Amino acid sequence: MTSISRRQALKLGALAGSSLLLPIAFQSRSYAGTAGSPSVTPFTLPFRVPPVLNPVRSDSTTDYYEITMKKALVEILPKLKTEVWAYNGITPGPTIKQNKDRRSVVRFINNSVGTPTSVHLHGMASLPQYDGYAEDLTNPGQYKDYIYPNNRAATLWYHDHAIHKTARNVYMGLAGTYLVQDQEELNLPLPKGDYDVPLLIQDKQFGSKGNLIFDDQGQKSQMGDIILVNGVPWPKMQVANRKYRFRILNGSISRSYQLALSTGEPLIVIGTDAGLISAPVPTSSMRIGMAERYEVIIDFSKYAVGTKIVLRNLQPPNNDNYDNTEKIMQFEVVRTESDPSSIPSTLRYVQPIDEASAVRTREFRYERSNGLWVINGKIWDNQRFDASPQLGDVEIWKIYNNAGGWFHPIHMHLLDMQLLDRNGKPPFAYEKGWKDVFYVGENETLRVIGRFGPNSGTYMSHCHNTVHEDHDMMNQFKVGEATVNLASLAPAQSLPAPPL
Ligand SMILES: [Cu+2]
Repeated sequence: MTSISRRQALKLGALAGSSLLLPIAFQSRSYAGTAGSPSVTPFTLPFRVPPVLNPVRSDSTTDYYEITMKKALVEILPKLKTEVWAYNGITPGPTIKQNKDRRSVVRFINNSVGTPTSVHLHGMASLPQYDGYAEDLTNPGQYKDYIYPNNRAATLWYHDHAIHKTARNVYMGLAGTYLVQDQEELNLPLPKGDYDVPLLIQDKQFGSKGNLIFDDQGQKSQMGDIILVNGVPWPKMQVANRKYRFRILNGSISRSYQLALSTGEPLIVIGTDAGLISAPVPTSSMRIGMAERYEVIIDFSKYAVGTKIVLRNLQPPNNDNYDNTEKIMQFEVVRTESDPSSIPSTLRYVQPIDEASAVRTREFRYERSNGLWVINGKIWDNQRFDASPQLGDVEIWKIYNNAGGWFHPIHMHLLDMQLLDRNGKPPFAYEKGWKDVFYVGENETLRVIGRFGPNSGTYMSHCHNTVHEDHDMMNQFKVGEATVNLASLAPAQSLPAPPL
């Protein structure tokens, strides 16, 4: 059933007397107004891109980075200060840009962030002890060096994954973009450099003094009335009349989006979570759940200088909608430029995994039971494995959401998988690529297929509504033989840290 959130119910109650006199459409606008954040006029603040992080040092195989997690006061809303918990004190954190097959060592220092942390590089096939296992904690006063192989080109993100604290830690600011590129991709004539732009979308709720409000509605969801792109509320981006590549990441806690351009022109999808797809897919709109990534080309050459184009949100079901949550950001064409880029008709071939190669099918039911979010009726247990494939096994996972009141984007660590079907029907054309998050919508059953590897070990799988994940919609699988206590393999160390 459709559930009305506590916040909506309160607002409905407050307005009940007058709303009886209003037509239905008007009623829904009335209670949807805002969640009480200070007002910001959309498209007034300048767009920005997080800075790219320079390595502390490099050698022939490896780049060494250092990131300090700390509390910081930043200006998100005009003239107000907001306390964030952030990588290097900025949110989103700095972008790491790396080349395929060069190794990264990233030292994450838990300085004054005031919460235990575990850093997950989402989309990377890390060894289990560097994967941000939820109970592999780095406490305040400790640091941990994470090693990343960068085994393929894709748009990834790093974010907190601490047990039972992930939603709040990410909400408070612990998220950043991590890009891996390779020569094959760079050789394509796609937009590059300043025309290859990350868009990290989040929604937040603020108090009157600018403080972030984390209200998970009784462990159901955290949805805000302010939409941020790269940390800026509804920014306006000035563009040239040419093609741009956007790497879109939904970094929200609980909100999904249906993206579309106000002009009705298509978004041209060129990549999914784990990199380029076989061929470009133009689409008039597209859905993106939490932690999903899509790469799209927007071609501004169709528009005269002075044209303003809004990236809109058509608001999928079971999101709390407010006055301006239907908007994301605005592009304004401000100059003419020649455009050397083009969209090749073939990008990077995605070899479909043959269903016949699957050695088994497993079933996972994501549901709410007795006030908890559960998988097959069970909550998180670090001693229990809900799947134990051998290294290289191909498996089909059948994922059920037999409820109409919520959706669950399901994330598998370690491996990239492919969506076979949703309720027996083919995936959307733009979903046909390598993915590590699958949008399991209301009353939907998905079948996904993947080859377990390239590493053995213990890995998690969970809903990426991180409120659901925290309470307790998360389980683990082991590939081959696995060590249960991952924290013992590469434990966090006490500060001060020696030089990297
Ligand atoms: Cu969920």
